[in-house]
Amino acid sequence: MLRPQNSPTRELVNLDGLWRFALDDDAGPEPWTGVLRTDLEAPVPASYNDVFADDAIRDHVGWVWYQRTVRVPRGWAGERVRVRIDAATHEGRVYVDGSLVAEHVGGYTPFEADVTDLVEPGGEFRLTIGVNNELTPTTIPPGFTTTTDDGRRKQLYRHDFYNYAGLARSVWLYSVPAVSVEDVTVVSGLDGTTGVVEYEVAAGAAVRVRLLDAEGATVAEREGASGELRVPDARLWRPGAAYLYELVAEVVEDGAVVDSYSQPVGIRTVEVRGTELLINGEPFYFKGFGKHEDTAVRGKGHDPAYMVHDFRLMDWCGANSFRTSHYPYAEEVLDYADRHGIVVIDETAAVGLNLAIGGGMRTGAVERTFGEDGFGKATREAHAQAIRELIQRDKNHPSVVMWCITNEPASFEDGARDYFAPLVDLTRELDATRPVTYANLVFATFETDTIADLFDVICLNRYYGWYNDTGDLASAEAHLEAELRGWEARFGKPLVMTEYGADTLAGLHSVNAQLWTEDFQTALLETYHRVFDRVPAVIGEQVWNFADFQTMAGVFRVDGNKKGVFTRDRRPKAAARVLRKRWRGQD
Ligand code: BDP
Repeated sequence: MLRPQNSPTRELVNLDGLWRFALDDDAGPEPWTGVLRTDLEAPVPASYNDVFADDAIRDHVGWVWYQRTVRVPRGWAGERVRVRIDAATHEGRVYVDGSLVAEHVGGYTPFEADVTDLVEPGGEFRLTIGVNNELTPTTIPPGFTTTTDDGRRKQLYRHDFYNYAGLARSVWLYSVPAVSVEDVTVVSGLDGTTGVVEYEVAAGAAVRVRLLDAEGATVAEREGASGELRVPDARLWRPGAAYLYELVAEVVEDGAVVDSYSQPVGIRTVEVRGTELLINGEPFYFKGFGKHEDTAVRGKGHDPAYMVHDFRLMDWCGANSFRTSHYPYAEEVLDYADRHGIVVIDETAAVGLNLAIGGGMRTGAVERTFGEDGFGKATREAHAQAIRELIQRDKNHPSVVMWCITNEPASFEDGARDYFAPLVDLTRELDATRPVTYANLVFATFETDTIADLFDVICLNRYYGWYNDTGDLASAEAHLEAELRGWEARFGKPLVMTEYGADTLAGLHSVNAQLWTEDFQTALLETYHRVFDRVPAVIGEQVWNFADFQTMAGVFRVDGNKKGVFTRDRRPKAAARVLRKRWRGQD
């Protein structure tokens, strides 16, 4: 599914703003067939949970309804009209007046509906979007629902971050010509100094393409729905020095251009060789963070001010990369990374495929993670669909150099290999050009993990000094080094430390190595850095986390997870300067 855009042949109307809002049980049996009876107004984009100061809304499990009136521009006669939802977390149903036009499961990828036959150019219609926040054993991420003694439904899940829900990204109305570009795929390569762009355009008629440089000059062109464009002395997309060309795909009928679609293109290569990951043939070392889409009040709501600020803060630290832990981020984030040369490890929402860690909850669920009594075929199919939708959405982003298909699964358990092997194959089938990885959990050591050999790069999340060897950095240093050397010796693959860190209360200091102090956080990071510098297979370090973030309720969480290098409102803890010194060489 193509990203909607304004072009000479397409128009785009943004439907963000205040929508009428109601919980399912407040609004009657079939709220979508009429006007919602409610006083509540919900901002879009935003998670709804923290907006209303109302526990019933924050803790609601099930459907909520968003509704607004939409006018179709009168100039759209003869055009196809589509509604596109960038994300409905976790399940969405879209109604135009009384008609159901789209349904989608998966909270972090887009979906759309063609509504041409239901609307009139110049006329109005009622757009209603139902959003369900329920996680089940067959959703990605998975979860469980229990009922309390007094009859309330409660959502349980095995991931740390809070289960924010709603319409946290934009909603669009757009026009597209009857015969149009339906998909574009670009893959870049290098032949000496010549850039090679293989393209494929799905369209219902003849196609021609032009590749423009950043000044708008045509550097290559070609007829045909697929082919190769060659760019002598190409300017490469490099980490920290992005350069984007633009592929203009045109659909031509009877000599006239009936549709035109622009796709940014970065020319770069990615390759794993031995224990190195090469971008444009040069070894790349990841410096950066695991992040979250998380801010006060708006939850996971996309916010361009926070987005730019986060990127600038990462740059202030000298970061060159981040991981979209633990779900695909808003497309605007990847566009920004493309334009600014930030390297991205792009992750699915497959977090919590692990019944061995409880996070202090009682689920009543079985202990064996994989198989029909845990996460079986239906979960794997949902996971496969999450991979398909991630790659379909993000395949053309030069910033994305690697797919991470899961975070901290129970990869030490029987059944893990049968579960993951087909998913790794699927990922490679869908994209043969990018390495595939997963983020490994400490319980699955280099001796007990059963899936690491399936992947190109091994990402490790480790908490020596925090969850293990708590407060004892000397032991942490020894154990971390022994483990990394074990991974290096057994697999001979590149290792990226995708999580390491310590919960830290901003402003708390001590001369001793006391947990929760800023001093401990900096000492822990410095301990890990010494080890990374001694182990050649380590090709990257991404601190957990960029900023403090909201979590599920837990006695070990004080208003959320405090492992941020920045507070939730983006003030630096002392660790930020340690990173700036190491990554940027500046005080
Ligand atoms: C890791 C998870 C991450 C958590 C982190 C923590 O991957 O989502 O937030 O631990 O406990 O296991 O801080």
